[in-house]
Amino acid sequence: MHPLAERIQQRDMRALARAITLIENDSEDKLRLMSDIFSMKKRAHYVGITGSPGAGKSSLINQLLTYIRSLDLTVAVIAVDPTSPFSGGSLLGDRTRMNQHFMDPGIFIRSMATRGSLGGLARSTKDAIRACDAYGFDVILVETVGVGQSELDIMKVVDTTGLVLTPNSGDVLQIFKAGIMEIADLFIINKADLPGVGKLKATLEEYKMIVNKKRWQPPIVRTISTENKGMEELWDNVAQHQSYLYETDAGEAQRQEQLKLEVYDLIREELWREVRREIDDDQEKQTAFRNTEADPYQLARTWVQNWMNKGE
Ligand SMILES: Nc1nc2c(ncn2[C@@H]2O[C@H](COP(=O)(O)OP(=O)(O)OP(=O)(O)O)[C@@H](O)[C@H]2O)c(=O)[nH]1
Ligand SMILES: [Mg+2]
Repeated sequence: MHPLAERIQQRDMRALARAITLIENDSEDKLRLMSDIFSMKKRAHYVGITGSPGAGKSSLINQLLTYIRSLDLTVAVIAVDPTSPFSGGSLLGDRTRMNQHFMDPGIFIRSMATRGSLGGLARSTKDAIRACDAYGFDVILVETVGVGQSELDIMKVVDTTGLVLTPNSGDVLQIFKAGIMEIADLFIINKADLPGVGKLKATLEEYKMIVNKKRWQPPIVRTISTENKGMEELWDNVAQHQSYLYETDAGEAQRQEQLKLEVYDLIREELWREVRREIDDDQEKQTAFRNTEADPYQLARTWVQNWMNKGE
């Protein structure tokens, strides 16, 4: 067994933090570690919190943490850093805001800045979630900015996705276009202290009538993170969705689909790693890039073919 996996099993939080660093850096023995970690999984409830930048996701999670802890559940938070690695502004902001929890051993908080890493943002986040699961947290909260494909990919690994919207921000259309409405199991109207709540709620109701054909009807909850309001209702709805997943075949179907997608992903990664290594090490192939008129389809097809033939 990987030494870090062993220490995680013994509930060593520093080992968990180190394992996530290893995951972020995509180091050599990551696969071995992940395989051990996978065998240790306990199946926490994975909850994704997504929404536009500044919607209040971090503030919300901060309050939700306190509420979840009051129910005597342990919780890990993975905040996928939305800002570029050059500024790091929101990361620092998040750290200070979440700081009040740092002394509680039932809470683990980790920011991830993994853009540009080999396995990609979604991969690293999923692996970090697994590591937290192996450690034995009851709940794992994941914060992502709902803007792109990698965020959508991350949401494919969670059980319950809460979409944070704010009144009068005009972000509904944006989010709709990005295909994020469809993945929401729960609509959270945060900043409900601001005007325009009724209008946003009506828009969401309308959306639900027209588009949503799933058996699960996403509830709409209102929260004011800055005043710690709505957390109980929010958590009740998350718990209801969890029950729905377990009591119907929806949960099993969702997990089967997730497993399939993940295996496909891993195959893609593994093959790419192998093929790429060969191309990188091959002087002749590298020289081919000098001819900028070269047909990329032709090159790709030939090299993949070469690589496959080599294995025979
Ligand atoms: N009025 C009001 N402001 C809020 C509420 N919740 C959060 N805010 C404010 O909104 C701003 C953004 O909050 P964050 O929690 O950082 O938002 P975020 O979605 O995590 O932002 P990013 O991580 O940068 O995408 C902060 O200034 C918060 O104080 C709320 O319920 N009402
Ligand atoms: Mg945030």
